[in-house]
Amino acid sequence: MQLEKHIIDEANHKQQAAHQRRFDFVAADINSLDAIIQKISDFNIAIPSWALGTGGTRFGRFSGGGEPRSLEEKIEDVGLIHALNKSSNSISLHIPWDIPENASSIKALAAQHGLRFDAVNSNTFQDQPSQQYSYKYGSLHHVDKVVRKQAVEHNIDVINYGIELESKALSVWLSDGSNFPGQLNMRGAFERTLESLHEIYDALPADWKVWIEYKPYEPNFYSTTIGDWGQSYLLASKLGKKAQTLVDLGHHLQGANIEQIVSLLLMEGKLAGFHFNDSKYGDDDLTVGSINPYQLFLIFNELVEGMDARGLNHATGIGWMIDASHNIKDPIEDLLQSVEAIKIAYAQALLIDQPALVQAQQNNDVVLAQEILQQAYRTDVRPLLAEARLRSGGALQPLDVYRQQTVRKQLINERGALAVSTGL
Ligand code: AFD
Ligand code: MN
Ligand code: MN
Repeated sequence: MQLEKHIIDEANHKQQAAHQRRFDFVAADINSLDAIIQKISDFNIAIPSWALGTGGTRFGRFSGGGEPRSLEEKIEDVGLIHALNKSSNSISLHIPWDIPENASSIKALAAQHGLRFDAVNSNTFQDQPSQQYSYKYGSLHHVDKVVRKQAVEHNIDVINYGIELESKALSVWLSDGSNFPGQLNMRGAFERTLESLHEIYDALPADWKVWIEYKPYEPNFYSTTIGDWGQSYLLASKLGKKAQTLVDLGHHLQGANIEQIVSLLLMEGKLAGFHFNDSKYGDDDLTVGSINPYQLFLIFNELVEGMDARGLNHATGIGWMIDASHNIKDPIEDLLQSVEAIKIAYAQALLIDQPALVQAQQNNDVVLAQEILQQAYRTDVRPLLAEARLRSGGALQPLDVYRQQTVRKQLINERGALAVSTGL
């Protein structure tokens, strides 16, 4: 299904007066208002194809129904999100869950919804029925060359699917690791991973990147071969310019200072981008901003300041993606909330008085530095986001329109209550 523009316009019309009041209130105190709204409008976040169905845990899965049954229906769902928020103009695919049988018709369908293809993801953390060798003991780090070769070839296949769709990056997350001390020679595992990644790297087109994601534990519980940003950075440095480190917000041990990691990776030109989500304990894949919105803001502070220092365009300088999993929420509603939370943090970071902050840091005025940060953080920027959406043809209140139009009910009617999406 597709949301007609006039439905969004009618809903906006009803909310216009209330919006204007809230907008005028916050806008009155903002310098270069139009430039900030333009930056907010330009800022888009890719939706992962695997987050459009219900996730689950190893204990159970409780689908809300109407899940997309094919790549076409996943694109349709992202199209719905984008029609509402005008902030999600791309989709990130996961192979083999999303193999495009006919790339040109898939591209045409995406274009109809105003979408393009973000990074393509490989999958060597599961065994597929068609594959010869198992990944039970790893893939790119496997002790057996034939298994590594199979995993390398899979990644090259993914690059080739991505080329057809005009994607520009391969995203690699390995579950490779060990469950028990002694199982693995850690240096050997690292060296074999590097060698495998080299083979993949050599297959990248000139204008492509490979993004290396790290994660400290799970599914392996003793060691992960690419366990933290240091290990990812080491690989990316040894590989070369086209390799960078991907930060998934849920992939750190508790208490890690993610904003510092981000700042240094950016400084080195090695920050690929993000998998946004939120977490309380581990890789919880919760709605962005639901647990720790202040941390997200602090990350965006480093990003905005660091990108400006390097002359990078905020919208396109690095990759912005969500990686989430919804156990009890409607996936589309959850994704709308996540995109909103990311853009709130971004907009707040744009409001930080950077010259004043630099001055406070220079004077070691710790109190004032905190005041400056929190002045921005405590500004309600939601009317700025709504205004940016309005100017781009989206909905003032995306979630309201989604609910009023009973979109999920219609998707269930169309696809069935038992439709199951491919993914985790
Ligand atoms: C994993 C990783 C990785 C992967 C995804 C698969 O974060 O990004 O592609 O989930 O669902 O936890
Ligand atoms: Mn991820
Ligand atoms: Mn994850």
